Parts: sequence; structure tokens; C-alpha cells
Amino acid sequence: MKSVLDVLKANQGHYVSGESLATMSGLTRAAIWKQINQLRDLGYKIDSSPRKGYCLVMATQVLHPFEIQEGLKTQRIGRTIHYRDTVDSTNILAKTLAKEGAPDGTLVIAEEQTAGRGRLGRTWSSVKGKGLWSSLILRPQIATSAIAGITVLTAVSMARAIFETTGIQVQVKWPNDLLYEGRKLAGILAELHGEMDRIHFLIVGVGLNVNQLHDEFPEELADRATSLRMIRGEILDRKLILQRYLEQFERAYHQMTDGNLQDVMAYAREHSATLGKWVTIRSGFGQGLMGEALALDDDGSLWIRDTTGKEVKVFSGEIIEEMEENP
Ligand code: BT5
Repeated sequence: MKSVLDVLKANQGHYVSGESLATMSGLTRAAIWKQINQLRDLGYKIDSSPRKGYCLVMATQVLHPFEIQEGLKTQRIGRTIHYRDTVDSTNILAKTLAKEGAPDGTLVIAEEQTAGRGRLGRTWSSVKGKGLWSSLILRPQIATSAIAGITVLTAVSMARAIFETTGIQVQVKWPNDLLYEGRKLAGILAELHGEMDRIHFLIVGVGLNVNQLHDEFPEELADRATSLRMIRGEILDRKLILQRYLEQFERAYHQMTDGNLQDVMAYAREHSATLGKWVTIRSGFGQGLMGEALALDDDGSLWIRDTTGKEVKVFSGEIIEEMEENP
């Protein structure tokens, strides 16, 4: 038996008679009518006509868990979903859920964040219904030192998903941004909860600008941020991008737990916005380190040749300045 929604979706834009719906779903006419009204409440636009039956005019634009899981080819990632219309931050909610025992691969997703977070207490603009504001709860059974590459892994998974669904090739700015022609399209916030050598859980938050228009960004971001819609000139399907991201992420996450991030890092090198540039990196409590971004290591760290010619390996940090050439 098929669900009423499945039948309507398979015939989107065309009427399905009440009789066919009853046969295919195994429900009575009254039960079908009740379900149609529930679907309308969820945001599906369904026309009905006493003679012709029901017609799904437009599927909902909202990321209901059953929509995300329909056709999703993963085993663990995104198999448990917590969906909210509005939330302060998906990373904060994910942390609470993780402490309550949410399983590995749990996805937390919201239409809107009222206090979306960037790194170091910065804010992330998260307009309602326009982007993918999501966090994954992970419980990798590996040493803390083996998860250094998680941010680059996440960036690469999203970059691949964007390419698969839109044909847009983005660049990875080490370690946590996706850029298009120098403008920020996505940011990643990975937070580790654990001890020196035992991971309790890891929260990996990603914010991807999908359908914002230029004037939907705060003024200070107007010439620094972009969205997929601004690049492609059309509205894009957030669900498809999210599904491909979860699938790409699962594949790369397995590679990480197997200790093999070569494939991920090769992609990050090929589409890097950082390698070959002169950068100033702030990392930990240290002063800014200036030098040439030489290479991306297979563990996700960046090799810098500093101004004295010494090669330094940087595990995490943030690029606060960059130039094409030696100043
Ligand atoms: C980041 O921080 O780029 C990490 C952003 C992570 C956001 C996701 S959304 C889901 C999950 N839940 C959360 O609460 N957070 C994660 P950082 O490198 O510190 O960059 C932050 C800076 O990016 C801000 O100071 C702004 O300059 C800029 N920015 C803010 N919102 C933006 C947006 N929507 N698009 C592009 N740039 C933005």
C-alpha cells in the first residue's frame, strides 16, 4: 500500500480520483479526506474537485523529516531527524540532544535560527526558509587526534553536494568556509565535547545560503556573502542539496573513521581558495602567523612557510588576511 502523499507526488500536477486513491492507499474516502487536510496543514498545496479527485499542485517547501528521508541513501547519517520551525541555534539544540543520548548521525535542522553562531562568538545570519541551517551529532569511535580533518571533510561533502545538484563549483577556504568568486556561501562550526583522548560527541554545524536574494543579507554582508540562487538566478531545491550532502558526508565520515582522508583532501586541494596565497593565520592563543600556504596535509592541517623560510604545520585556526603574493 502507498501513502496518500506518495500517490499524489507520483502524479504531481494531475488529478487522481478518490477511487484510485482509495485502492492504492487502502484507506476509506473519509480517511483520505482527513489526510489531505493534514497535508494541507503541513504546507502542501492540494486542489480537490468532486468530479476529478485530488491534485498535488505544489509540494511543500518546508524540510519535514519525512521529505528529507524520502529517497535518502544513507545508513546512519540523517536517519534520526529533529526538525524545528525556529530555534536559537541548531548547534545548541544538537548539544542538548546529544547529552540526552541522541544517536550517531542525528540531524538537527531548522527553517530559521534566531541566534545562529559562527566561531569565536560571531553570529550567523539565518533567514527563515532560505538556507540550510543544520547540525549533525556524531559519535566517532576514534581518538581525538584523528578528527582534525572533520571541518575540511564537511566543507568537501557540501561542495560535492552543491556541484551534484546545481553544477556550481565552489572553493574551499581553509578550514571552514565555502566561497564562490571570493564571497562566502557557507560556513562550518565544528564543536568537540570530550576529554583528552575520548570523544563524547562532536557537533558539526553547517550554514549554507541557498535562496536568499542580495537584499536579504544584513548590510555588512552585502558584498561579502552570496547564495546559490544569486549565482544561478533561480530558486533551488534545499531538500535535494541536503540529501546529497548527507550522502557525501556519510561516505567521507566512513573514510575518516577508517583513517583514510586522502580522497577528501585531494578534492580540497584541487578546489582550494587558500593554497599558494600569502596568509596571516590566527590560531589558538598565538600571534598571527604570516606566510605562504604551501600544502594541505592528509589530516586536514595546513603547511605554512613563514617569513623566515621555516615550514610550520597549523592544525586549526582562521585566516585573517590573505594576499595573492608576498607583500
Ligand atoms: C562560520 O563562522 O562561518 C560558521 C558558521 C556556522 C553556521 C551554522 S548554521 C547551523 C549551525 N548552527 C549554528 O548556530 N551555527 C552553525 P565564522 O568563520 O566565524 O564566520 C562568521 C562570519 O561570517 C560572521 O562574522 C559574518 O561576517 C559572516 N556571516 C554571517 N552570516 C553569514 C551568512 N549567512 N553568509 C555568509 N557570511 C555570513
